[in-house]
Order: sequence, then C-alpha cells, then structure tokens
Amino acid sequence: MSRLFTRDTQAIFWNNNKSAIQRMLDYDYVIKRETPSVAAIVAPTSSAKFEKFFWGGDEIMIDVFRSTEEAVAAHPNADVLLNFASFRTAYDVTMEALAIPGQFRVIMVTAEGIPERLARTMNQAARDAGVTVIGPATVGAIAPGAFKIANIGGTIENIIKSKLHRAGSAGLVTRSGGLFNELCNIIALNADGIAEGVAIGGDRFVGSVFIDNMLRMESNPDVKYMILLGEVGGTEEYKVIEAVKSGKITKPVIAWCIGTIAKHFSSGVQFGHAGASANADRETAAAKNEAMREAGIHVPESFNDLPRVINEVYTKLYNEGVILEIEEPEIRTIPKVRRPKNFICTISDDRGEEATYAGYPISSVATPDTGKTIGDVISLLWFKKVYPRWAVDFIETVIKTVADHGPAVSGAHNAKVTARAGKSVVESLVTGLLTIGPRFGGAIDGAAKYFKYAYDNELSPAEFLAYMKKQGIPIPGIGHRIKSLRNPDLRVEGLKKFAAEYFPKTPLLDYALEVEQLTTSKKDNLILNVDGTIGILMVDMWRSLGYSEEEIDEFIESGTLNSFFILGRTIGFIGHVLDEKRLAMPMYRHPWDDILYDVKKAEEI
Ligand code: Q5B
Repeated sequence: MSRLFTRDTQAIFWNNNKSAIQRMLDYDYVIKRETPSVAAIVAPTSSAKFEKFFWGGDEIMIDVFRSTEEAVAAHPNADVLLNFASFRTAYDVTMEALAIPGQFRVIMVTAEGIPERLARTMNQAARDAGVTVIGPATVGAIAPGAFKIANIGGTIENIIKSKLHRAGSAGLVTRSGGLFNELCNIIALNADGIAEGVAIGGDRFVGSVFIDNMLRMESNPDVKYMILLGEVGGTEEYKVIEAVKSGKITKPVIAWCIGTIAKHFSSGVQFGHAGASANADRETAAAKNEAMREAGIHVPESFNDLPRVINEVYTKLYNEGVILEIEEPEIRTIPKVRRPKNFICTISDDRGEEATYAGYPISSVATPDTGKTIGDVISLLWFKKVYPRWAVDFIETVIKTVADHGPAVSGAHNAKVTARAGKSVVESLVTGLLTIGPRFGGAIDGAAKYFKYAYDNELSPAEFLAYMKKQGIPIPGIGHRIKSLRNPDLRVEGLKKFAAEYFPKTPLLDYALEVEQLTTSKKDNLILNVDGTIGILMVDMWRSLGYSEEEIDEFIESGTLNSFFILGRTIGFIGHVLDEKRLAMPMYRHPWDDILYDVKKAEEI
C-alpha cells in the first residue's frame, strides 16, 4: 500500500458528525470526485436510515446504520473507518472494526484522552492485523485531490489557498493538527504543496508513528521529498534517523522538532499534547534536531527558518527534474446559497425525456412487446428491484385473485351505497377502501407478522394458538364468513397451487397449514383464508429472494402486504361503483324491517 488514499477511497463515518461529513463532501465536490468519500454513517442510537447532505448545490443521501457490521455489509468497498466516537467509546469501536476480517485498511481515531493502557492494546491489535491507525487525538490525514478526513485543512477557502485541492510533491507528517494546517500553508507558499499528509496525533501512544508513515511515503511515487514536524518528548524521530542512515529512506527529508524553548525552563515542561514532555535528554527537541542534522536530514536553524529550507530543497528537486510543473486542475465551486429539499423520491424520475420507474423508462415496461406485467411495475415501484419471473407472476396472480369478491363484502357494499348517494367514483371508491382493515382484507400484514413470529420462535401450532389467545386477538389470516372446509376458498387453493409449482420453498406456508389443521378441528370455517395465504406466501417469497429479516419486518410494519389487497380490490370497487352509475340506481335507504329498533326514552338528569 504505497498510497494512503485514492480518489476511489470510501469511508464509514462512526458518529453522525454532520458538519465534518459535510466538509468531506464539499471537498469531494470541489475536487470533482465521482463518488462521495463517505459511504455510510454509523449512529447506534439514531432511528434515521439516511442523512441528507449537500453535493455542490444538490443533495445526496448517505445511509445510516446502527452498527459498523451493518454498514460494512451494505458497503463492503469502504475500507477506511473514521472513528469519531468519544474517548469512552473509541476503543470499543476500533476493536469491533478490527474484528471484521480484512475490511479496514485505515482506521482514524479522533478522540483525545483514551486511557493509555487501552490505546496501547488497540494500536497493537491494529498493527497485528496490518491496519494503519491514524491517531488517537488527531485531525486525520489527507491525500490532496483524492480524499480528505473530516476537518483537516480547514475551510474550503483555506484548502485551496494551501493547495490541498490537488497533489503536490511533499509528504508531510506532523503530530499536531493545528501545525499541520500551518505547515500546509508554508509548503504551498514555498513549494508546490503536499502529495500526502498525516497528523499522527498528540497522545503519548498513537497507532502509526512517524516512521510508519514515512516508509509508506518513501514508496509512494507522488511523494518526492518529506517534511517531518516532530516535537519535544518521545523517541520516534530516532527511528526516522535510523531509516535515513540505513538507506531505507532515500528521499530528501526536512525535519524540525518544536519545543526547543524547553531548555530555557529549569524543570520539565508539559506542552499541549499528552506526549509532548521530555523524560530524558535525548527526548528534548534540541537533541533530536541535532541528531537529525547529523544523519543528513535538512534541519533548519529555527522554525522561522523552515520555509527557507523547504524552498531550497523543493527548488533543487525541481531544477533536477525530479519535481515537474503541476498543471492546475479545474475545480468546482460550492454555491453560496444552498437550499435543503423538502421531499425525497427514490422510486421514479420524471425529469428526463422519458420518465422512469426505478431507473427503467416507462416504455420499457409499459409497451406490450416488452412482455412486462403489472407485477413488474409493482416490483419496480414498490420494491425498487427487478424480481424474477416467478415472483412477478405471483404478485400479478395475487392482484388478480383479490380484485373482487362480490357485492356483499363490507367494502363493495360501502362503495355501492356511496355511489347511490350521488358521489363521484373517487369518493365512492375511498369509502370502500376505508373498510379494509384487520377483519376485512387487511389481515395480510398481521398474518405475516404473527405466523412469522411463531415459526421463527419454533412454537408448535398449539403453542401458537395459546399465544394468540393470550394476546386476545383472533389469528389474522384464519377464519372466513362463508368459506370453510366444506366450502373451500378456491382462491386459496389457486395460490397454494401456484406456490407449489413455482416457489423454491414454502416453509411458512407449510407451518400455517399445520396451524389450520388445528383451528379447523375446532370450527370448520377457521380455515387459512385468502389474506393469510397471501401474507404467508409473501414472506416465503421474500425469503427466497434473499431479503433480510429486518427488511421483511419493515415491509410488514409499513403495511406493504395489505397494499396488495388495497390495490387489487380497487379494481373491484371501481367496477361496483361504475355498475351503480350504469344502472342509475337511486339513493339507497336501508329497510326498517332489517333493523332491530330498541330505543328507550332518554332519562332526564
Ligand atoms: N374465531 C374473518 O369471523 C372473520 C378466529 C377465531 C381464532 C380466528 C374472523 C376473523 C381474522 C381476520 C381475518 C380476513 C371476521 C378474512 C377477507 C376478504 C374476503 C372477505 C369475504 C374478500 C370471520 C366465531 C368464533 C369465535 C371466534 C372464533 C374466528 N376467527 N378464533 N382465530 N382468526 N379472522 N380477516 O365467521 O368461541 O364462538 O367465541 O376475525 O383473517 O376479509 O369474502 O367476505 O375477499 O372480500 O364472523 O374474503 O374469522 O366469526 O368472529 O363471529 O367468531 O370463531 O373467537 O369463537 P366470523 P366470529 P367463539 S378474508
């Protein structure tokens, strides 16, 4: 791995830190990345499924997951974890991520103050797994023109001024995030910017140290020379000295350790970072600067002298032809005024020449020669998927099966009465639709939910009945007013026959038929009815199609299954309403003799 990040790198962002994520996406937009650098967000306590962010003047949605595992399952290409958890959680988040084999290449840990014992364990675990940890206590890293972590580099204006929107020639490693930005500015003014930069973090125990990053930069062809900004405390700079001496690092290195002021204090001084305190003479900034100078590293006289040295090394490499002139790339600008959108649509788009259903032009599903049916249209518009033929045909069969069941059922009766009151088609239709509910036609979701629960929890049919009795509700999908063992519902027989012929397997239906044996042994109309059969077979269908249990539960909770009845029966209700209008039927009044009047004179109080 010679380059830390590329233009294709995508990260999972742990914690819904909206402003930091927006900064990454603004950077992506400016440098004309094709994909957002944040693939997903992990927010364990959030109920959101996505978060909206600006992409230039437009908006995009980033998936939100409850756990890193779920995020990885949906975005297996995201090989960077940006761990923005607090210092209390950051260790666990990193260890969980490391437990997902081969997923993450780089993990950045921003939290400051992780207990040192845990930081050491975490860093060693990452090292063992071959994962580069940046941090803890860092603003991160950047590969200009490719990928930038969160807030590193500051605002877009600052990024462009510091030439961080495209790759330059220096490899930059610092401890401090604040000085990282300052150094980028200095390098932009005195050279051509950086090719890769890492702020390794200010804690005493950080994951990747100077030498890890500099050895990678040695093999990164974009990096022509390196700049190391160390500080008082620790001995990591000596590993770089060794690598220069042994020839492992051959590219020119410029280095400065800050904290030389420490020698003017009588006792040891703790600078800003936890690791910035010298515990021995060789840990002082002065000693390290001297040792680096002796090893042939370009060490300035002072921090103020650093820009001159950078310019000197850069100019030499430029004159030698090692560094070439950089053609400045075109960048995009972020609009000053951005308006969040009020509505989101993920199923159809009417903006092009021809409107599309889930990406398919209407003509590709609507014209007869395509062979597509209403089942195909439903699979696109309800599920945003192209279902296989057997599943599409099943949906179509369901719609046709429930289209009507005569004028006597609750909904059709209501629609007819309304039409006879002179109301329009739509008004009459909705009165019919409003009758669909747990007893009439709307037991499909309930049937799927309870039978699925019973089957998944391995309840025997008797245990299931006892469970439902305890719930105090009739089993959805069981029982019919007119259909029974003696007068079987042929619609149910048809659906079962379809499933036997075309479904890969029907475990939930098989279970439901066992339950039916028990219920019909009590009363012969307690059959598995049309609602129940549809609900149960839809679960079998989705399982065969590879949907996750969460996805199926979500279909059930959102009322997707009852929608099949609503859609199908709309055809029948409209038929009944048109029938009434065609027949010019007068207003309906219910006959007195069909009403039991039991009206007592109201008591006065
Ligand atoms: N009992 C459907 O009831 C109906 C029981 C049960 C345990 C049960 C009833 C029920 C669940 C909801 C359901 C969809 C209300 C039906 C449809 C579309 C349609 C309609 C059409 C079309 C019928 C008598 C005795 C009582 C009850 C017990 C009844 N159901 N026990 N689980 N599920 N089912 N709905 O016949 O001891 O005497 O007190 O709610 O799946 O809507 O064509 O008409 O296409 O349009 O009126 O097909 O089964 O019986 O309620 O008087 O009960 O049986 O506890 O016991 P009934 P009830 P007990 S398909």
